[in-house]
Amino acid sequence: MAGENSKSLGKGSSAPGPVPEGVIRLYSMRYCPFAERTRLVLKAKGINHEVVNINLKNKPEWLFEKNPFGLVPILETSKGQLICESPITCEYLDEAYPAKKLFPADPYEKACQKMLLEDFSKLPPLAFRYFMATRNGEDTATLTAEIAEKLGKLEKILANRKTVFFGGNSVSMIDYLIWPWFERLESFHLQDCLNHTPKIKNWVEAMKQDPSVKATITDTQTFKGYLELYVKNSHDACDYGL
Ligand SMILES: N[C@@H](CCC(=O)N[C@@H](CS)C(=O)NCC(=O)O)C(=O)O
Repeated sequence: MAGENSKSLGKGSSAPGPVPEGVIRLYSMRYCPFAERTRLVLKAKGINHEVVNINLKNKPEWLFEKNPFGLVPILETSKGQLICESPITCEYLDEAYPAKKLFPADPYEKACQKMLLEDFSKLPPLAFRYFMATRNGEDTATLTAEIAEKLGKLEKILANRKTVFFGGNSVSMIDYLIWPWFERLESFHLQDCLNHTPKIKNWVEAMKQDPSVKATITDTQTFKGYLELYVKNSHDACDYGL
C-alpha cells in the first residue's frame, strides 16, 4: 500500500494504520506538484518516510479526517500529528529534521525566500489556465503577457543575485518549492516562455542535475497522459502509468 509508485487509495478504502515509530508518512498523489515539493524535501534531507497515494478524483472518505479540505500533501507523524499545505509541510520537515537545513539560517534570507514564494504562487494558476485555453483554442495573449511578467521578475532576481540558484550557488528550499511547475512547462505548452529568460533556463538545467529532482521527475509524455485523464475527471487519472 505504501510506496511512491503504489496504486492510489480511493472511496471505500480503509484508512492506513498508525505511522510506525521513526517514520513520517506523506499522503500524496504521483502527479501533484504541491506534493512534489514535500517529496523533494523528504529526499533532499534523507528522511525515512513512507508514501500513501490518494485518488483525488475518487477520494477516500477518511481523507477528510486527515485534512478537512481534502487536499494533498499531508504529513502524518507517528504521534498522529497532521501537517497540511505544501510550504508548511516543507518548513516543518526542515525544522523537525534539522541535520541538513534547506532554508537559510539568516532570518532575512529566509524571509526573502518566503517573499519570493508568495509572489511565485500566482504563477501556477496562470500556467493551468494557459494550458486549458490552448486546449480549448482560446486566445492566450493576455495570459502569455502575465506569465512573461512573472517570469521576468524571477529572471531579475537571479540577475541581481548573480547566482545559479534562487538562494545562492547551491539548491535551497526556494528552488524545491518552485521547481515542480518548471518541470511541467512543456506539458502546459509553455516551454517557449523561457526563451527570453536565459538565467531561468540555466537554473532549470542545473536543477535537472539535482539528485532529488532526478528521483522525482516525471517525463513530459507521461505527465501529458495524466493531464488528459485529469481534465476528463477520470477516476484512473491518479494511477496513470501504473
Ligand atoms: N495550497 C495547497 C494546494 C494543494 C492542492 O491543490 N493539491 C491538489 C493536488 S495537486 C489536490 O489535493 N486536489 C484535490 C482537490 O482539488 O479536490 C498546498 O500548497 O498544499
